[in-house]
Amino acid sequence: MFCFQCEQTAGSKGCTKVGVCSKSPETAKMQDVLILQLKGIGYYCNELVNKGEEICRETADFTMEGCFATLTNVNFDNDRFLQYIKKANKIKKELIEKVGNESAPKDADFMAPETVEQVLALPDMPNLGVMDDENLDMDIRSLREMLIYGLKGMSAYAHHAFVQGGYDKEVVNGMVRFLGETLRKDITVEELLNLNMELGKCNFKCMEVLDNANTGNYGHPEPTEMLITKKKGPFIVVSGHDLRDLRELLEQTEGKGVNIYTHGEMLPGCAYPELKKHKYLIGNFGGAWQDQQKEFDNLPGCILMTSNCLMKPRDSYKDRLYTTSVVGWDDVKHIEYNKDQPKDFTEMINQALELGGFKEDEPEKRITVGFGRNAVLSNAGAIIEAVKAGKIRHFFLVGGCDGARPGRNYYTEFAEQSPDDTIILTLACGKFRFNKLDLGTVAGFPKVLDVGQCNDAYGAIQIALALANAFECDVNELPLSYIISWYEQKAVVVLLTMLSLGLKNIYLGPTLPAFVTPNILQVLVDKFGLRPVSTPEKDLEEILGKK
Ligand code: SF4
Ligand code: SF3
Repeated sequence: MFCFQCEQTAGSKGCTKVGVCSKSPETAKMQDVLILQLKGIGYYCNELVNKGEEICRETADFTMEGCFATLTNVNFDNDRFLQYIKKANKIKKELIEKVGNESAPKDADFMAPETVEQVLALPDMPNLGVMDDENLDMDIRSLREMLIYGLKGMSAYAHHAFVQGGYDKEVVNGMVRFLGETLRKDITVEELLNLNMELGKCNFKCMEVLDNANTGNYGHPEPTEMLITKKKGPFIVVSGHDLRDLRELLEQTEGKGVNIYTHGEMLPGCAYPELKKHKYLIGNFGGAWQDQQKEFDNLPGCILMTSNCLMKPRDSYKDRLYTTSVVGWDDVKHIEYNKDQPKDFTEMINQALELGGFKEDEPEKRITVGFGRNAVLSNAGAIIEAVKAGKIRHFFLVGGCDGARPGRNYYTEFAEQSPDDTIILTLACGKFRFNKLDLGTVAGFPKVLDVGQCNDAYGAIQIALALANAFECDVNELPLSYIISWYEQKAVVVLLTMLSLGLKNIYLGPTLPAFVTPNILQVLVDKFGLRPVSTPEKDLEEILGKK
């Protein structure tokens, strides 16, 4: 196997024996085969689009789901991958019949064998593994993989939008075109750089569709004091990003005496009016994803994983863990996705009741969440006044993924050391590094404003654009800096979106992607002012000037 798509890749170079994330070489192979099939499907779908035809919804949905399933910490179940692989063969066959394969690039028409054993026995071939083509220029490989990882990230957002009624032709057409382009042998560095920027723009549209689906279905998040301590009684912990799953579970637990806690990236779910109206959506449980094995150990309740990040389950909670949607682990119970019907959570609800839950209340603690774009911008007047009066000197967007590696304390220390007249906007699971610290208020606002999930990066960018508008300046002239932490491929695509919108001077950490070669890094530094984080002291000084 060879995989270097995430930040925790072995030795900052690549996982070659087994994934640091627990991905087995077998699952890695199943994923590589599926991705190769999807590249071909992308190519043929793009041919359809060029002929003026539409891509059918089923193929579009399948393509985004397939890409999403290979994202870090999502699906580790070989049998589920085999189902995807078989379906990909079927879809591809139909597409070839429609558009023909005379001028297709090599391997676009690749058909996979249909048993796990046969798939695993496939020999290396140039388009299969990341490193299988030894002759490929490293910079081309770097940008090709960046495009693939970005596509995985965008597929996740597109899928979250799709299950909630958000579908956009432009996004799907982009997705298949980019996939198909990764098969081209004659592609140049310049072309790949442009494609990555186009993907970034396409993802901005995708995130807008997702934002509209979320706010259209559940209203705009509103500042909400959310419980972060345990309450007595049976419960279910809901993790991941899928708000539709959360809603359906809330509807099905109505009147059953089961408390619902959000976990990880589901935390901001507590702030949406249409979700928080369910009074037994009581709060958030635990910290970021990498703490789950410890926090779920012997948990007297059930856990639902609706998307990443799933870690290898321990025996002490495996029997009460459920996956749904694209998530999978081979012998963990899976709740099927129903396109038009709600999912059936009965078994999990009954098990939560049997487990009995927490025995007593913990002393109560709360934090404020729910500063989505609407909540922040409805205070734009007061924010602008405070900036003009010198009460707010600078904004930091400190957001992105959390992770297990040391070095991520940078983000905690950055938040702690940021001066008292600065505000931190945060989003995604990286916020767990500092969201429970008492950092006080600035000009009447909480110092840490939680904008939401990584899915809400669109909202954060809208806030920046609206502030630039209000101050009548370019967005890069605002007193605003971006301190981004990355781990998986959604962060890759959000970064591409930020770069494609011309946002400059982004600090990226805790380490740089292994798939970025020194040459490509230099391009990103020269063209976009991207820079690696150093220490909080140095970076704060660089941004704010010496005290
Ligand atoms: Fe390694 Fe990350 Fe790939 Fe898992 S997803 S195999 S940890 S690089
Ligand atoms: Fe976190 Fe996995 Fe990326 Fe949505 S949940 S940000 S790491």
